Amino acid sequence: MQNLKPTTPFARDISEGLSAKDKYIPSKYFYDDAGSRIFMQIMKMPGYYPTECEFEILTQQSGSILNRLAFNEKFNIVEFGSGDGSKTKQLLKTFINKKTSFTYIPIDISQQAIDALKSNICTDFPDIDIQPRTGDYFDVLHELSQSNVPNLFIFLGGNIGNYNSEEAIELLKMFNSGMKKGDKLLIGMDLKKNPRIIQYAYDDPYGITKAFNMNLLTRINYELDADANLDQFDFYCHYNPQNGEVNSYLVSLKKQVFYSKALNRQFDFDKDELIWTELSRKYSFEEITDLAKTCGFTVSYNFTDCKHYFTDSLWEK
Ligand code: AVI
Repeated sequence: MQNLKPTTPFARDISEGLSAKDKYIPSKYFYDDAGSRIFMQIMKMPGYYPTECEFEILTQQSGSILNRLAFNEKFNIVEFGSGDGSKTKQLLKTFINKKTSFTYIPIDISQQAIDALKSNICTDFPDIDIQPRTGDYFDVLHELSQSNVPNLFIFLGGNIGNYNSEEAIELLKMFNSGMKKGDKLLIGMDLKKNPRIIQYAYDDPYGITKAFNMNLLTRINYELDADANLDQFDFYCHYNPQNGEVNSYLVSLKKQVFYSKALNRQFDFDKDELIWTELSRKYSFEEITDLAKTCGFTVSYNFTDCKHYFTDSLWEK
């Protein structure tokens, strides 16, 4: 019998990724409900420093960030992929305390995420001017570029590190195309540092990052009616300090196949074959300057935590 045509982007991407010569699963598929819950656990893990470092920056330096913006009229804070807003709240709190006049525009593709964020933010700041948007980043960007109001774009969490070089440049150029001269972008980026610290943050002793990766197989079993045996896969990750890349993988522990009813096809794995699941890139300050320049920005200032592990880099168009 013939393979069935994939009917969803997930089905298509899994079908393509698991039949490629070098197998892969796009890392955006980590974040189903279960995966998002595991990611919350990762963010609370003692060795996973990016969250606490960025929290420290936004708690202690939002006043300096505000000064650097040098906007002297009401502006928009446009946030891409805002999550639960706990870090952004630190920034908003300072701006509100300093009687700054702004509209907060969080953008997310998920209506559910936006609803949760809105109620979370409005509980803490009942008078905030909040205008959430759901949908495609590009459409919202186009709309914003038509108005004269200055914009601060924020893209936190080090998410840019999960894109390969070409995709990162494409995304940042798209942000740039929706900005006016003088608009700013505050972007969270994880810095190169002692390789052991980075290795430990991803290869954690609690098995939480492993569970995060294994959940991809659970999702395949559930959404594509497949029979992957999780006991026959392991997790491996490796930081290469020479190129700043953490690469993560699922590893097939034996020669095996699993079958998806939804796709009516089987996927074959050799013993020790890898499925690449994620890139988490780390940057030097020089690389940050070069990336900003390539995408039409200049770096105004790098706000770092006290250990210099992470930066919220402020860029200007
Ligand atoms: C969301 N992103 C920035 C995280 C990271 O550090 O690359 C995802 C993650 N993967 C494993 N641990 C955390």
